[in-house]
Amino acid sequence: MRNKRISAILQSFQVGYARHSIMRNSKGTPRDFILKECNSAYRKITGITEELESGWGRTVFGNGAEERVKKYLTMLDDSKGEPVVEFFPLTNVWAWTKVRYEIADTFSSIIIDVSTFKSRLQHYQLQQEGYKIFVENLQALSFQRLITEKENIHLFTTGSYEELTGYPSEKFQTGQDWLSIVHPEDRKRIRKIMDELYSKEGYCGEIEYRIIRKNGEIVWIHSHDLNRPSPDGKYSIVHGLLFDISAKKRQELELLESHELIEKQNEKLEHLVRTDPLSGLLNRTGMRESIEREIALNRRYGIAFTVFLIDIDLFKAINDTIGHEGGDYVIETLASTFPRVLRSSDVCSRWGGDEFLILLPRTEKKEGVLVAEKLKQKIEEHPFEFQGQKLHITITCGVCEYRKDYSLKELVSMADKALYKGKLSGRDTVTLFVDESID
Ligand code: GH3
Ligand code: MG
Repeated sequence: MRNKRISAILQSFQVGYARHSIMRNSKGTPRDFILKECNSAYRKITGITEELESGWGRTVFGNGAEERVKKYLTMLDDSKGEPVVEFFPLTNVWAWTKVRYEIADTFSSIIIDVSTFKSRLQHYQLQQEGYKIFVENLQALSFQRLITEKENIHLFTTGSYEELTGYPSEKFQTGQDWLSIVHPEDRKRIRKIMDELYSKEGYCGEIEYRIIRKNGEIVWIHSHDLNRPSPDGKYSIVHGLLFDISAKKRQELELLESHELIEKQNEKLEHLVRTDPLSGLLNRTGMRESIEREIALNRRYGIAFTVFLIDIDLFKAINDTIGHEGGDYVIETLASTFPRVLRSSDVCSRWGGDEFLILLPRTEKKEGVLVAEKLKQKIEEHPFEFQGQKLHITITCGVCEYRKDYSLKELVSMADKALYKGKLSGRDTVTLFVDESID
């Protein structure tokens, strides 16, 4: 009764059950098995339909019988014999098989159809194989780790740690091992990210950092990491994909360097475009820009500003007596006296030849005249000396305060008018432009 119930259960589980005895030849050597009894699941799994007395191995495995029979005999010898997964060619079924001695030459076997699991496993293995080939083609390194509450288990790695780091793969068992070769400047950041990766469920992130190879070389890594939790939340799988992006980084760096170089050269060019090479002051272009800015401020906010034009007195004569080089010395030296009198917010330029134009922001005409006077005096007192020859240098200045309706050109021409007046009145003087139409 009980046996019937058990066999009914076994039947419903599709568990094959059989009893065999060993067939021996005349010398007593085992040759094959006789199937003494079996259930229908056993027939279904193995495909056996023949009479129970016929050679079991030959019937099921044909030419491969001898090998299988030997295998089963070995399993029978080993009392603890582990179950094996066998392929049954008649039915195309993979089955889990376990055999056990009963008495004398008789043994029983249990088999369970595991084709579904087997094909899933094969499918998984194929997938994994494909993934490995894919990752190898990407020239990347990838790993998977299984994370449970208590454990962090390495599942597999593709690609070569050795190729990437110069160290044998065995060196990298834990996150700490990997951190030890991360560039010291990146280590803190990577430690934080690794902590998140291994603790935060659903983490996904991409980072770039440096590692130091065994030979001291720096390798740039782009890493893509993912922590995917299982649906029941009992474990999660961490996937990591690491690329060596050193070549790309080098290119980026070279590009950046060449950009910086171009920018520096551009800055130099910009400077040259606005600078007078002899005096080091702004040239006309630079000064025009500064005055235009002041004009805009004046028109918008009514902020006053004043300019004054300087012309060296009798400069031709200086050139004639001490030569052109001596004249250059005077221009250079004269320009170097400006910062001693003017404020840093004032703007100085060489307007051309022996003329200098000074811009005094936030300055009205009265104060402008005072500044010009002060500068004139400073220059007069300056001990100019060229090749042992002492020079007495004086200047004439024309001052003009900006008025709303003036253009830049008009402003400079007003200053020039005042200057001309000064020259006419005997030089070495400061003259304020007076707009007769207004004043
Ligand atoms: P004035 O007092 O009327 O200004 O007389 P001046 O001799 O200075 O006459 P002017 O200002 O017209 O002469 C400017 C001279 O400056 C003419 C030119 O030979 C000289 N000069 C212009 N540029 C340079 C330069 O870069 N170097 C030197 N050494 N001389 C220059
Ligand atoms: Mg002159």
